Amino acid sequence: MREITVGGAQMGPIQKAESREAVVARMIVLLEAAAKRGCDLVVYPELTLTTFFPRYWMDDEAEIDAWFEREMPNGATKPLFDRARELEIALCLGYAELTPEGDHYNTQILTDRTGAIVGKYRKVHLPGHSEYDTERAFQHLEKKYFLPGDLGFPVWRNMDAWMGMMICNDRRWPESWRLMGLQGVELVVFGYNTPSVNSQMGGEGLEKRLYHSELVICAGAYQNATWAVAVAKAGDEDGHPLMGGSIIVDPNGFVVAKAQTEGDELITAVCDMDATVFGKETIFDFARHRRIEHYGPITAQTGVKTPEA
Ligand code: CDT
Repeated sequence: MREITVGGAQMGPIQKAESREAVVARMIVLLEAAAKRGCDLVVYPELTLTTFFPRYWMDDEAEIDAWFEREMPNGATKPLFDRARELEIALCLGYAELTPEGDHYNTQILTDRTGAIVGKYRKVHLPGHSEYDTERAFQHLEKKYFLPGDLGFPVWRNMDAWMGMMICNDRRWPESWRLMGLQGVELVVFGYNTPSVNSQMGGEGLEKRLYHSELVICAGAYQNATWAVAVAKAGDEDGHPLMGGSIIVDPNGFVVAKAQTEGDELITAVCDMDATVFGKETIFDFARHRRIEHYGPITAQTGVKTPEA
């Protein structure tokens, strides 16, 4: 058995004026709780350190850049990294990254148990739009504030397991999962900020949004015989509700832990990496069963082309 005890550190809402330092203090409270429950790895949400700022229209470059981190760790997050190193707990957390070249990404990092960063992922599937959209109940401007990730979907050897990352909307795309599945991923970790309300269909309802999220995570885990840890930032941010529903899913696609609140809440599960072997060697033995001669359009085209086109 190769057991890793994983904690999903769901975060409640973060208000616009809340400081990074205050958020990090909350993250450390969850980290201490995770230590008491024997966690080896703790996963935090997408853009953990701030409110979900892509809901705001901003033109001023300095105002935009104030939401971004120029290095990681930095002054605000150092206490978290220090405490994690003392507790020998690995971390995964998302943040807005501003590179020395001036590029902006929606980023997530993974550390080992010494606090060293072993992996960095930049969100590939950016949802939303780049121009102000008067038709929407609220804005979702990820395409304005971030570039699409340029690092692909690598996996990293960490704690004797193959780990991979994605961020939020990536979970809805089977391509994200399969690219990591093709590298033998055993544990996929990610955070999300999903509005509880569909800005383009107000009547959709929270239940359906939670269902779709769980559906794609369970399917992705099963179809690639991997564990998955999905962690929300939840609750009401400035009148904009974000859904909870953080889950840990096993390689058979079953939910083994689930958050019950929309606040700061830790979920945990003991994940045996060897539980991925059966699926990888049987129904999802990719080497034996994949038929790549039929898959060309998946990388050759984006939109739908009906046969008449
Ligand atoms: N943060 C993020 O990627 N949220 C999306 C909602 C997009 S709605 C425009 C998600 O897939 O949950």
